[in-house]
Amino acid sequence: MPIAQAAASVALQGFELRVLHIPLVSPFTTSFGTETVREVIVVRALTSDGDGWGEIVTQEAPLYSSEYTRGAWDVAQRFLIPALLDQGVVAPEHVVDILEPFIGHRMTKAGLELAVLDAALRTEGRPLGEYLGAIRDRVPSGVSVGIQRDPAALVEVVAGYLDAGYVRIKIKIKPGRDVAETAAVRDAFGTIPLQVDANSAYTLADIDTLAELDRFDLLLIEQPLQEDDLLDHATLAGRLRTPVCLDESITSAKAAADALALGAASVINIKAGRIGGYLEAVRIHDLCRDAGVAVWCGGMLETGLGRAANAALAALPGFTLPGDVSASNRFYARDIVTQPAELVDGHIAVPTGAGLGVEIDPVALEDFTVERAEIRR
Ligand code: OSB
Ligand code: MG
Repeated sequence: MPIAQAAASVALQGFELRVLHIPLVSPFTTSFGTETVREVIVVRALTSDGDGWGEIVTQEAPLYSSEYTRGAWDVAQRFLIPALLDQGVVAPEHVVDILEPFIGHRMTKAGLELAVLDAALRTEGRPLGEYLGAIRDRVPSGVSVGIQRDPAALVEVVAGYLDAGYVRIKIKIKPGRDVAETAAVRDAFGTIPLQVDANSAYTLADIDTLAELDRFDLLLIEQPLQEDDLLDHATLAGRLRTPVCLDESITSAKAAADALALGAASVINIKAGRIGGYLEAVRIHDLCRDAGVAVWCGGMLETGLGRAANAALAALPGFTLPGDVSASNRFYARDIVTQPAELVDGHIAVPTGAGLGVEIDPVALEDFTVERAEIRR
């Protein structure tokens, strides 16, 4: 279902941007690197009716995608925010059109759109979930587990998450850290819902290794090959029993449609940041639903702001697999919202308040801020 009822327009007065450095509870290692501190940009849209909040999910370095924090910081202030402020009054649904002349930078655009959308929905008293078309009041919570020292350490970490109640485990893999890791988790925990994420670390030359994973009955393998390797993903999908899911390759609804047409994926990870916003996310949800393709909600170590929005998105009917929508404390000892997402019975509640439905903790926000900028009309 497309968005049933448009949101109100807002009179933009300016934007505040902050770069935050938030310590992680433990290092997070993927095939592309290790993070110990989440560097993220928080966006505050200043409107005549009040503020709206958003989050730009870039990381410090362009290792997951071509976007990175300082690039987002620059393009937002130099091009994107001036284009929005030039319009004065903006409807959230038009943010994407206003920013369309500027190529790429989808994470930055998504963060700006979310802040405008939050401001608009707060003035209307309408929750984001209701606006997007949510049909659930809580979503099943999966957890993304980084690469550990060795398979035994991985089993120990996974045991902790299963004890906490997570309903699906995703382990990060890379060449040389794949079959033994997956075997160890499968052997230790039996038939738990399990999937792997390679973050583009393989090539078609690794097809035999990837085919070895077929014996573990995985829900899916996520992004084995590079972002622009759609045809190679189709070739690989034809050789594996494990369903191929795309993350990095799905940069837009168009890319999603192309991937499905080519047979490059049979499952799609929807991340609002990567594709330019929550409205584009609904478009991908809708096209996958029409095609009978399962989707799930990915994550980018969001703060309580993006985490609230992800829970709302994951509550749409086509999200039939558990997402990487984990509790705040999976990554953070202290969040920047007053009511961080909690895991209850393996689920995360969809916020019911207006807009994102979470409130900023101004002290935490200030404590984690390393740089601040304000751009006024
Ligand atoms: O590939 O899904 C990914 C985190 C950062 C960048 C890419 C990815 C991830 C995760 C963590 O897997 C998801 C989360 O829980 O936020
Ligand atoms: Mg991924």
